[in-house]
Amino acid sequence: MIKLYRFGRPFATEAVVEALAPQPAETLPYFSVQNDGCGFSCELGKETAVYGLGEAIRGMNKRGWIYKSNCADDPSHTEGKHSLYGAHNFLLIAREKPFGVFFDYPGELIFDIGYTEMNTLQVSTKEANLDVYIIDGDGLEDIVRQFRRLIGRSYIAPKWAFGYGQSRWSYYSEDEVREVVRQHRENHIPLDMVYLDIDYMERYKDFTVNKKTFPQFQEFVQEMRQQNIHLVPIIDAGVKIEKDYSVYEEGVQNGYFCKKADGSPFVGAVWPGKSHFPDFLNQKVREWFGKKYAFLLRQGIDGFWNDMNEPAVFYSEDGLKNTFSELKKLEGQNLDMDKVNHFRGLVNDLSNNPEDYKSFYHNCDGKMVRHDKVHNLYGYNMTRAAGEVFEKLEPDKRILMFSRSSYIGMHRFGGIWTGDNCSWWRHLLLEIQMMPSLNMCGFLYAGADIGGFGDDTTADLLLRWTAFGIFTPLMRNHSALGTRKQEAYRFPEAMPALKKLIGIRYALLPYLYSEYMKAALRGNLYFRPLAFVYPQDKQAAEVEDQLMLGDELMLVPVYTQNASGRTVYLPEDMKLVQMRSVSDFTVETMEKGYHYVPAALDEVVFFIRSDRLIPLSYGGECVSQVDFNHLRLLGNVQTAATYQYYNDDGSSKDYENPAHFAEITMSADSRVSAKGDMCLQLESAL
Ligand code: MIG
Repeated sequence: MIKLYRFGRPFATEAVVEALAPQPAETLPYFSVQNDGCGFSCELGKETAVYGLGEAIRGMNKRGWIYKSNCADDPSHTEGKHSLYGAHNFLLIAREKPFGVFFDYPGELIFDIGYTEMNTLQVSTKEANLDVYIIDGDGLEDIVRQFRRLIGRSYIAPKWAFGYGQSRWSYYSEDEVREVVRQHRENHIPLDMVYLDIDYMERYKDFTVNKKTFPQFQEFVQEMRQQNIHLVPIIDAGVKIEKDYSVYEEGVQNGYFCKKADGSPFVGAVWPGKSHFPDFLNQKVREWFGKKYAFLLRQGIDGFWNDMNEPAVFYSEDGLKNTFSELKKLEGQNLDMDKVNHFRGLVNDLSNNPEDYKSFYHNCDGKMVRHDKVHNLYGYNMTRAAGEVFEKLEPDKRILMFSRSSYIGMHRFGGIWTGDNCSWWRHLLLEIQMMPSLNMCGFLYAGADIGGFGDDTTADLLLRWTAFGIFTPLMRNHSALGTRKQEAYRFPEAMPALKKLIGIRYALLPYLYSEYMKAALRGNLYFRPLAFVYPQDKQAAEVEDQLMLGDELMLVPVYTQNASGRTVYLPEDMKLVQMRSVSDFTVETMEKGYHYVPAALDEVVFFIRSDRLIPLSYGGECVSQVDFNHLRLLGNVQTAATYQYYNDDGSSKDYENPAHFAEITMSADSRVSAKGDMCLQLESAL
């Protein structure tokens, strides 16, 4: 049961797809309202867990910290921070009678979850204009399912995008990309995608290709396709100010960029230097910018990643001017503590400065709306711009799209990656903890930069991260310019194991894809905290480093260095699977309780629940080589088990049309060996 309570006059974020009649605001349950609708507080029982918030730091249970919804380009994801790139204002309060709450508010919003007062949840906004949705239901999953229906179906990626992708900021030329592909193919490391970071563009201008380094782009895209590789270019939010650059010229002529109060377009610097920022909150601008992607689509590109769309602003023209004049005043002075701090701050505070976000406006149906009031909608609407146009240009073809910044609502148009993490063990754990929270907010096609983006990775971190990454829908190894090179083949000692681990991803694909599709089409969670599956089990509720995947698996990733295994908690008897390759694995039944499970660096370790089955393929070096109809079953069958297998052509969008998909119930009794050697030939031709 979902009810809407409207405060003031909310901005239409279009996060929600179902129109509900608002209830009187003063009847809002669970919360007491302060400050005329800018403050909401709710008492939490001592042991009440709070879930949700999507892309955020810290654990799955969000209690004990203060989070700020304020999409931020901050690559330092440490525990003391409050915001990451997304703003996902959905919470689940896991009381005896649980409820969900969505604060649909596009500006800065604070969730104080037992930070100021340990047993109080306090939510505050800058203005009392917002929609609050309260969702009651039969347990946490039911509440999530209702919420997901409210916000609309999650984005579905093409099947090839469930393969493995390699990326790095600094693939400068066709030849460098060719080399990456050659290394993978020659070493038989499976691969489906190579990502093109900003280096493919001409002077970091969107919708251009550097003619010197990628001279025959269209041919190159084809050449890669012949090797079963999809090239996935990046698109940045800022548009370079450069005479005769058509995107800039058209944007200025039509008034499509965000404007300052005086009507002139706002100038901020990003990679291309001084840039303007398309007013994505305006429908006409979305259509214009979205159509620009056709420049790449026409050349055979079928996937994109949208970056810098918080939007990141290194400095504004006005901010820089002001900084130089302030610096002048300090020249020659004795910089004592206060002054040195002021001096440092002048330069450090130039980036992503809140004052800049107050200095430009969006044209929303003729009304000028100051950016900071709708800040969290910018990345959402950049991605929506592309999504809406793709719908028109390619109504029946899935195009890969994921974004850095997001708001709930964007999940209908693309996935997300979790931005600039670091090659830190702690960030592997952070990803594990973030994935189910993202799913609750509708983001299913998600993943982190495997191996870590910033700082230098190590072979063991890359192995452990890959062993977890094989389960995330978006599986991409990405690293920053200047860091240690991170492709699997750069680690000769680890490569044989990395190759096998990635191979396991391809063996698991029929299962993972089936689970993804069921999650997207039915509003299920792909990843769940243990607490969702075992609500009565107090120990399970405290587990922050294991995940349920679908109804079948429990993942127990190793995320600490120099460990030869880890302690796991089993809420029920399960079967341990230690997998070294598609055909080399051992299984062992374990009883409910705590166990130490050995996990070598070259192994994936997970559990199968009792009386469950999963389908496995025979593998492949790219998704198109994987046979989704010729399967083996891996099971933990005590008496009998069934699995609901979903498969489709992986490219069309006609999800409801039975001609495009098949759903098959597989069943097995206890005669099926847990080794998974039962073959199954599916008759349906897909
Ligand atoms: O400020 O395009 O998160 O994945 O490699 C850095 C360069 C800009 C940030 C993205 C990252 C990408 C990088 N970009």
